[in-house]
Amino acid sequence: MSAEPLRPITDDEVDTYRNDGVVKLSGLFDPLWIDRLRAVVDRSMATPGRHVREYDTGDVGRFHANMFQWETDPDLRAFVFDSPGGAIAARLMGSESVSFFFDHLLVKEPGTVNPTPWHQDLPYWPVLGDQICSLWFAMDPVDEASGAVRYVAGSHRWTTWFRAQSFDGSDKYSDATMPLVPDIESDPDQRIVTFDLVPGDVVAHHVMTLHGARGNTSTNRRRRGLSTRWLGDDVVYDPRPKAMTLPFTADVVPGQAMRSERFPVVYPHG
Ligand SMILES: O=C(O)CCC(=O)C(=O)O
Repeated sequence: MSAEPLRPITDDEVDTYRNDGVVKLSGLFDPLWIDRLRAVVDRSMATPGRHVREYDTGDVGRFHANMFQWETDPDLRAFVFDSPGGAIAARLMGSESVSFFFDHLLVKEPGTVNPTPWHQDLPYWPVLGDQICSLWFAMDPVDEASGAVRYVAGSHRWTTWFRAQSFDGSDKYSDATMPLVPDIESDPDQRIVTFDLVPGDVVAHHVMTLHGARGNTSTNRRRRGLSTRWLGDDVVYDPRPKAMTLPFTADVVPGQAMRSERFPVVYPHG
């Protein structure tokens, strides 16, 4: 399998990422990755590890999340080092090199009620920089009814950081000095974009793009997504009091680059 995308990313796609803070990308990943990542989902749901979170509180659905699996799961590790993810992130962000931050599995089974709250990623994360993006890889056909992620186009250039809200509703990430996320849904000036996806598609979003998702209101369609987080040249470690605590001792220094054994350089390929 090649670590280069199956086709070149166009200038239009790069412009869309930079102007809107989000872009859908089709036809870049070898379809073999779909099954390899589905196998990761099966393992994660069958054998809950220490980073698993179950957010759904209803009787029918299941909102299963897991993180930091790349260090232990062979298929996820391969995705980090051998898939085109790093090359795609480098091209979109205009970064010469890319390191890997972490993987975040987000499965919403049919009937899952829980929305994913509107949020920007940066207030949650102990990093600072502009060259930070996520790739949300679809393992199922996804549309709004099954919980496609929704994004506010252009919001990545807003300068306000909004208060982070844990997906479990707790306030562990909530920094009270930050304003609450405004009511996006009823603001006619906001352009909310969402994408119908087929397995193997990815949506790339910037770390400051506001995004969220509804539940999965379908009766029989799973929504298995893997969001992977990639870091460019301008990113430094910034462990703030309310930001996510890493589940290991970070081998990087505050104010310095996120390049280390825990945050390996994946592009250019060694
Ligand atoms: O999959 C979801 O519901 C949310 C995705 C998300 O927040 C992310 O990819 O950063």
